Amino acid sequence: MNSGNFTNRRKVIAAALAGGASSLLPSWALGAEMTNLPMAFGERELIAFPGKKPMIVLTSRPPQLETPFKYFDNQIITPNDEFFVRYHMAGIPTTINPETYRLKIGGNVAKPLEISLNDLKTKFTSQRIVAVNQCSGNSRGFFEPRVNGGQLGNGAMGNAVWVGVPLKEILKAAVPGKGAKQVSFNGLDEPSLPSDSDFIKSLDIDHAMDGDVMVAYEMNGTGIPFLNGYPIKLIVPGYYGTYWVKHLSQINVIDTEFSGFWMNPAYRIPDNDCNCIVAGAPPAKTIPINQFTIRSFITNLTDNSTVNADKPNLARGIAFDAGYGIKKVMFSQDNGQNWQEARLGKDLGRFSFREWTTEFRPLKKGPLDLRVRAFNHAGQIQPMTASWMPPGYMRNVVETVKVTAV
Ligand SMILES: Nc1nc2c(c(=O)[nH]1)N[C@H]1C(S)=C(S)[C@@H](COP(=O)(O)O)O[C@H]1N2
Ligand SMILES: [Mo]
Repeated sequence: MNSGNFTNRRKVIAAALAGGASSLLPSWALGAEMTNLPMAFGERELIAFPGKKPMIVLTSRPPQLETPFKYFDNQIITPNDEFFVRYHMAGIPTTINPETYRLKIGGNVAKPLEISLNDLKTKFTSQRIVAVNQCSGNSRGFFEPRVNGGQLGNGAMGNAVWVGVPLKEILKAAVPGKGAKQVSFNGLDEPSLPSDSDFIKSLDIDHAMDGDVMVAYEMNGTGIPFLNGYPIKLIVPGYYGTYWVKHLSQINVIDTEFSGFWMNPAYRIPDNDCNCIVAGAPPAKTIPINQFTIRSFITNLTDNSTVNADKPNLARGIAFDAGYGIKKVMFSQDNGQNWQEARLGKDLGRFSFREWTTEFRPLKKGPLDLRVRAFNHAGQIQPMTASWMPPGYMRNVVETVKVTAV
């Protein structure tokens, strides 16, 4: 789909942004499709926004849409119309003119730049990276004790093929000055209240220049969907989605550590080995959230699935990490007492979802606790128990799916 279509569908989005069918009646009263996340108070509406399939609605203004988990079983690359959407403030752009769009590079640079989309696509060398985008708060709804914030299931993540220009090349063209410490990134969206802070993020200059961070203009072979950041977005492989600034319009090279609200106090994690605290303990010293933890999921079986007790059954899913590369995935049908090694699917790159499959013959009839555990090349192993932190970021634990063998 051409993302520009968004503007031709103004009425649809206007209705959607107003909160579904109208502000008079909740949309479930009008027969909206519903789904249940596997958590207390997990009932959610499914609504199709422009360019999207029916998605789990967290908020409709701004749109915050979670991918129904069953979609992850269909393919390793998450299609654009199934990709989750997250925004912080209601002032999101509704029309963008690709002809007049400019990406501005300023701050401590010798040559400030204003780059058109056409120049971005034709005057720089392009690169392609398959990478997972995952929200810091993915799976927050499973935190125990529960925490404030969007009560997400496991669907605030997706894996896409990104094409764009390495940020390094753009920065080199602007010639960062001596003393450059960080680079800040702003998009077209604006706070709707004067008391809110504009969504601006920053990366250390060395990270910004690492060659993996890029300004993408293509997602899965087509333009970036409007709600995912049309026409360009920052891709920060292996890092949480909060850094993946959408509708990217201003890049500044700065001599200080950027201290805007969305870097401090927002999006910070305890500065210790587990990035965690004991619930109720005093808050720890914090650092900005950064790389993904290692995770894996079963996608083809869900709680309440039945499997065949008399023959081998297929289990299948995905694993990913911050880019060290998945080394192996282990599978258990007895709640983690015994493990078997799964087969890994095609390697699409170290930042991508990695498919895994295995067959299992149930040891007994009745309930089985299926578990899946990933290991990476940096020696990271998924923990058997989940840790806790107040903002509910970086959820990670060996997942359990409860099925019945009949
Ligand atoms: N301009 C802008 N970019 C943004 C945000 C935002 O609110 N505004 N939210 C960030 C967060 S927290 C996430 S998780 C990702 C989500 O990307 P997606 O909506 O394309 O899935 O966008 C990031 N980029
Ligand atoms: Mo996020």
